Amino acid sequence: MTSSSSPQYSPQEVEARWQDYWEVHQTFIVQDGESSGRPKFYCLEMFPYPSGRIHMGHVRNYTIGDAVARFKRMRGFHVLHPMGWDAFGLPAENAAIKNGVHPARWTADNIAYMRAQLKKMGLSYDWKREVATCRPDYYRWNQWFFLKMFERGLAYRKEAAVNWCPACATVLANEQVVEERCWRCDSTVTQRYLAQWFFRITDYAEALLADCDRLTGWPERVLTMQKNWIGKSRGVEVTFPFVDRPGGLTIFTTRPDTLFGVTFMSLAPAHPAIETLIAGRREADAVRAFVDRVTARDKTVATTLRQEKEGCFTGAHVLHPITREPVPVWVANFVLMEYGAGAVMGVPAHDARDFEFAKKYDLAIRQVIDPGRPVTDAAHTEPVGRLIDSGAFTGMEAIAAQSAITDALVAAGSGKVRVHYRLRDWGISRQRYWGTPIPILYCAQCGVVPVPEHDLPVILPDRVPLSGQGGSPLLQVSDFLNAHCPRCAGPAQRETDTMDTFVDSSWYFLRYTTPTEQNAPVNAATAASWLPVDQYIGGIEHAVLHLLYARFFTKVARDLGLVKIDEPFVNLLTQGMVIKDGAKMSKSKGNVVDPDTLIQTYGADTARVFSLFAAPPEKDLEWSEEGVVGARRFLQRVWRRVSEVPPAATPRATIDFSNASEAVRALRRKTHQTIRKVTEDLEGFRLNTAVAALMEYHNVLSTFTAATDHRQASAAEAEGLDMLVILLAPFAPHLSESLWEMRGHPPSVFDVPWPSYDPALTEEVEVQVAVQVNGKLRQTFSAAADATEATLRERALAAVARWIADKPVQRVIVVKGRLVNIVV
Ligand code: ANZ
Ligand code: ZN
Repeated sequence: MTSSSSPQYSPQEVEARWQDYWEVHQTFIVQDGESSGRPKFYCLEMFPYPSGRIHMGHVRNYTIGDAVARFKRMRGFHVLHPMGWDAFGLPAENAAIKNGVHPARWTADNIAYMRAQLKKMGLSYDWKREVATCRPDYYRWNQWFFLKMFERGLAYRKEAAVNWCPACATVLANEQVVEERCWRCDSTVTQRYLAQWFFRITDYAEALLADCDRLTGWPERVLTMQKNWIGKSRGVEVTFPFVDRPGGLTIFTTRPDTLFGVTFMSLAPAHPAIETLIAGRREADAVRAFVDRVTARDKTVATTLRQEKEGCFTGAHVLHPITREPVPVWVANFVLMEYGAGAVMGVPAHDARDFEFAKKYDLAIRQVIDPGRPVTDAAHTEPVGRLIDSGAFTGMEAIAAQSAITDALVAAGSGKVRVHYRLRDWGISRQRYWGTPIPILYCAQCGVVPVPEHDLPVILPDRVPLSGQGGSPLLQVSDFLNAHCPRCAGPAQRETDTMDTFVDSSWYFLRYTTPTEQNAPVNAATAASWLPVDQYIGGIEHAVLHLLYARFFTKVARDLGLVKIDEPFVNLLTQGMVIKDGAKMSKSKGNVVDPDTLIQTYGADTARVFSLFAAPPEKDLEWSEEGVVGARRFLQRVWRRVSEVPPAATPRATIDFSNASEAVRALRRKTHQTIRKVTEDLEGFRLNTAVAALMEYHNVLSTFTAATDHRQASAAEAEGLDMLVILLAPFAPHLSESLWEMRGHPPSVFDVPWPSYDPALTEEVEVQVAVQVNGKLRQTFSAAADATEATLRERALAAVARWIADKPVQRVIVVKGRLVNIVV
């Protein structure tokens, strides 16, 4: 252990050496259930997709997590800090189509490369817990979850629309649809209906919503996004009887107060009642043509909302449930089949969409709420004002009328109070190769048959033709496709769709707790000792789907008895983006800085300190070469300073500082204030100001020169340098290890307990001291709060010298920190 005493700071040498040391000594391998009484801390960063190389966004995310993990470890926590790979997904398949590399090969190579890159960053992961979701020992548990959910009715199959490219004759993922066109051939994408598998996340809608209130460690904006996505609304389902046939049309409204303003009804183009309604009418053909036209265009909710409102009259009428007036029924492209009842009562006077629609098709507009001001050329959309022309309800306040009309409808048997959620069930079928096979068989005799648990995993076959044409690639693999029915032993075909890769990432944080468990997704007892995740760190782009799915899976796992927690992530930090020249760093913008180059040129510690210092974690970080150079210079200076001062010979504990000089006191005050500041900043994720405090502290230390023969001064300096090295360790771990050794201590600095500060030394530094001469206030001066009696006396005498002149001083009374009274 001599090489690091070289006076020149060479990050390449230092970093390689300590990365080796940590690996050999297994410094960051963590044992389960260690009964040392240390509290656990589970620190997790979102695992990456192995796209090929890490980017600055990864560097930032992982450095934040690493600083926290190292800090918590030094604070005495038993820290779990794992890393793995979100390894299934489309890019591997696209690379295979383009370059002929097998997705498994491509993925494995990328993982190997990126793992090496992460190791070069000096991240304190327990690499023994690494998971890759494309390995059978991982994805078999996706299949297991699927089977358990199928048993409980939480996984089911129904017809649903997919994106379809007619030219490529293939299903497209949403990300392969670019502005409504195929990413490969640019043809207009259409819709197709296929039988697909769904997870019934809507069963948990209320729990997912209600538990948002318990997530006090999450950013407010993420919670708002989650709540909006779940989108709960209370309203009434109202049935309008058909005029000339049995039954009626049920709609969902949140505005029963506008019931008397209904002038038409609109149905979603996919509404099942349409055929019944148009049968035998002359409008029938026109309606069918309209439905065909709009469904071909109607791909996503987003495009539906953007589209111009269009409709078609069905020729049918329904009766208003109270007035019994006939109301015409239309089909309209802005009504979604997936929401509410798939049908809406049209109230153009009070709903903007209905207003636009009524204007276009010249339908009646009937105002039923008087806002107390004239309403001219727009809808009055708020439930504010009194009802007009509303029968028995006329004159009521709109809000009061909502419950009154609801009650009347319920009493008459034509209304039901209903709660609706915007949240849809989660469609997990993908017509892709590189994903988890769905463990289902189709038997001519027995129908849909789940693969028995003991036959898991259903292995993803190796040899698959990947052309990018047609449907699911697995359909081409007859060895895979053709199997036997586990019930009747007759021939059966396997499901050839694979699972959405969001399934993989919905429970990986559970797997890290027991990554090699053979009999279940997790070992329940061990998992319980680690869960929940105490700190989760990742990008805001996952504010909705990934986090919602992970919360859903956690609740399902709880209901299956695997875990005892209701929520997976106690605290969530969403870090900002890395920006360069005003734009997000991205390949498409051509403004990418390669972390490899950064690390080779400046070192990982510099890259880390730069990215932690340049911005608060949750804000965007502007890339700046000068910033990097500044970080490097800072580390260089720390290195030089520490190497200049010989390790202290005297253990600090034996030094009595009570009569130390003001300079020594000031240094020690700064030392303890810095310990406090860095500790509190790390706890509060103010990593940038923590680094700033260390820079400032380093400046103070550098200007302090201790006479070598002065025990108190050199002890204070030694304490200061030790503290600087320890406090810097979470940020610049390699450098700190070397400096710790240079200071004469055995490695590793990460086994040193995080220092505590002496609260007395961090107290208010300056106080105002009043000086009286013969009881009369003459002067004030500021002094250190803990300045000694002798110091205060001396300074007071000097301050009032002209009032004393040559009168002899009889007595000096010093009240420490407040007052000096001089009697002459
Ligand atoms: C009549 C009405 C009058 C409405 C009015 C609004 C204002 P939220 O709050 O988002 O749940 N709606 C219901 N089902 C729909 C569907 N499948 N597609 C499109 N729109 C639908 O929205 C509920 C409101 O959205 C409902 O209340 C309904 O229009 C419409 F002055 O009914 B309302
Ligand atoms: Zn069978």
